[in-house]
Amino acid sequence: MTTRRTYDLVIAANRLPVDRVSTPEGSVWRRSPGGLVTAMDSVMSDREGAWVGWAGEPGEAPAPFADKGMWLHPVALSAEEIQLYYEGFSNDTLWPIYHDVIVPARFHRAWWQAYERVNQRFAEQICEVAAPGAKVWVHDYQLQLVPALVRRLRPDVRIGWFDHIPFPPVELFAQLPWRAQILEGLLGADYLGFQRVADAQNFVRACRRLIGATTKGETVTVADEAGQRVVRASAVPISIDYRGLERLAKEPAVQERAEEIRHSLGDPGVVLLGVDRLDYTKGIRHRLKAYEELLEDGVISPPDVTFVQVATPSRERVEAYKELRTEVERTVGRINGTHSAIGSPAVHYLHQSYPREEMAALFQAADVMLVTPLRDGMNLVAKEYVTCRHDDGGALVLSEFTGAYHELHQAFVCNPHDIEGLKQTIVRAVRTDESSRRRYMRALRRRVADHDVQRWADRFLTNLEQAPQRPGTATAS
Ligand code: ADQ
Repeated sequence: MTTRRTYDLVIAANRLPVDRVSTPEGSVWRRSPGGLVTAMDSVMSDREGAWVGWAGEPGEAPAPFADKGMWLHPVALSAEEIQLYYEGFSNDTLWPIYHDVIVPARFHRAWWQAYERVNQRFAEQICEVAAPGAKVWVHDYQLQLVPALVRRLRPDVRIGWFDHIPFPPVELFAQLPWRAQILEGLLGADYLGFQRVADAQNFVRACRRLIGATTKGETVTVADEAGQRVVRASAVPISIDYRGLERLAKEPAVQERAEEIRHSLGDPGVVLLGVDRLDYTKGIRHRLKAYEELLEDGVISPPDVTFVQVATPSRERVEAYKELRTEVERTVGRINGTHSAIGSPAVHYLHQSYPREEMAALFQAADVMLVTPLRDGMNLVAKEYVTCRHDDGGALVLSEFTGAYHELHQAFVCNPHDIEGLKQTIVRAVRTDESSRRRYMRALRRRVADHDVQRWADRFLTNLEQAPQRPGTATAS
């Protein structure tokens, strides 16, 4: 019989960092690329770590397994739970509420019950693999009840939670019929990390207003069986693997590919680029509208200017996403019908996912990157774009409703709701003289280089270690 292993660091996220892919030799697990996985790899390089999450397929969970020095512990989700907990409560109730109700949030008690059930299952499985006194790092809005559930089962562990998306103002959060349970779930943690200062403040305010908690600055005091406990909520903005991505972008094959892309686009004077999950929060419709009006006004025109919009398929079974896709595709069709010439479409629309190398090449091929979300926790695309511009070329148009706006001060800032203003910002990004653009780009790159994903993970874990457990204990940065 094998003894069960436990770990000093346990990560819990809705998804495991692997996907099952079919090969001629049968199905194998492949690491999903992404900043979170890179960051966790780096923090786990000097300690034993486990990751608890869903493996991506309905039904029974595969047996736990080791992958590149990490112990992966799959959590089972039935087809019905995927529908109710994931597509329903997480993506059709919480996601809209946490993103300014850009589309109406839908409330269903059966979705909430599934959310409770799945969070309980995650908590139990985290406790199975957590060593005595372990650090447990829970990720994102799908697992907000997990901190309190883990604490109940395992008061010995340290619990942190990081919110990848915005935390809404109390006036919006208050709509949630289960608002108190969610706040109490989160308050099971020792430390809560958010993307922006405003998100942490929104959380603290919600605790004060909605459950009458005592708050002071970044802390919320909660009473439990052991007396009073203090929970800290502060901003630790996420970032990307700057060095890894820059190295990739400098590879000759990637640079050649960037040139090839421009050539296939007909060597236009200006390439505009958008890269997003096809999500209503990303402001794709507003971007297309601004672009269409610029074409109508005759300010820009193909083949001199072209726009490439990469829209990754996302949450395709949720109604609001189906509607968005229909609308975006109709708009692209209309713009191309009216403004394209043979061989030079006004919009290149790509509803596909690409490997990292292709993304890096696309970023290098683009003169102006359009990041125009109506609300976004951070927006890693903005940081990836500037990282890939090791030539200091290019320009970033960035919405003030992203977390990235609070760090990337030298971007061409826009309010995507203001179509006139957005049009002017795009034109400014295209026309600003090259030496100013290079200066801005250098400053943007410096910021991301100094605040990369490894630094984010270190800061989070330091804050978790130093979070006050009881009143009067010291706090970290
Ligand atoms: P997302 O909403 O998914 O993340 P974002 O931060 O932009 O948004 O990350 C998307 C990632 O997917 C980027 O790494 C991007 O390169 C990649 N990507 C996009 N389209 C792609 C394509 N077609 N092919 C391949 N890769 C593609 C959530 C929050 C954000 C927050 C992150 C991290 O909504 O606000 O920044 O988590 O915390």
